[in-house]
Amino acid sequence: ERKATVLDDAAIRRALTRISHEIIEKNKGVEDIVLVGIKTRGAPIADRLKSKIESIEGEKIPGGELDITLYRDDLSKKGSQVDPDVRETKIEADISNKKVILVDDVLYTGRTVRAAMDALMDHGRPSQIQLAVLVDRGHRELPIRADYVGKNVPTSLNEVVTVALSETDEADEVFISEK
Ligand code: 3GP
Ligand code: 5GP
Ligand code: MG
Repeated sequence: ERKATVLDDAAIRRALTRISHEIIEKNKGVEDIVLVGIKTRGAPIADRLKSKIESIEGEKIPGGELDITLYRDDLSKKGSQVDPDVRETKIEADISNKKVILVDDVLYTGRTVRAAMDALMDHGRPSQIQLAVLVDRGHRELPIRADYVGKNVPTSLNEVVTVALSETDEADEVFISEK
């Protein structure tokens, strides 16, 4: 049951524009940056950030994506130490000595990000890994936090945050529902 809109299309656009500026500011430019999206919806978010950053800085930056799947057949079992598995990695650049910015739609327990960091380390040794997420819904089970957050959305465990993006869904919108 749908409860509330968290971000509408304009709010998503503004949040991603702000994060783009924050990434450039924190890194004092875009030198050595690689943007890596976590599939499914982290990938289009990473693409949008990449385009915005490139147009602000007038410079191309490399991108990539990781496919991480959870060892489980049922979303409702989420939250009890189910560990994600990395399926596929496609990155345009050698990430050794690069600053990799991981991008995901929702940050929850932190287990997906942990698996993503593991996968990155198998591909090279980044000088740094940063994390950008559109929504942080809380409930971390690992000591992981995001460097860039579109919106902090405190949730209860029986709520679900739906992230709809025009690339994969009808339109851009983030909303909360009750499971
Ligand atoms: P995404 O692949 O677009 O990121 O985790 C797989 C998909 O299931 C995610 O889509 C996410 O949107 C959706 N999803 C919805 N609720 C949950 C949840 O509570 N946990 C997880 N892991 N995924 C959820
Ligand atoms: P974590 O591994 O941090 O528990 O969960 C992060 C991953 O699971 C993200 O890739 C995200 O897509 C998905 N996820 C976890 N909770 C939610 C949620 O409430 N809504 C959506 N859309 N995705 C979620
Ligand atoms: Mg995701």
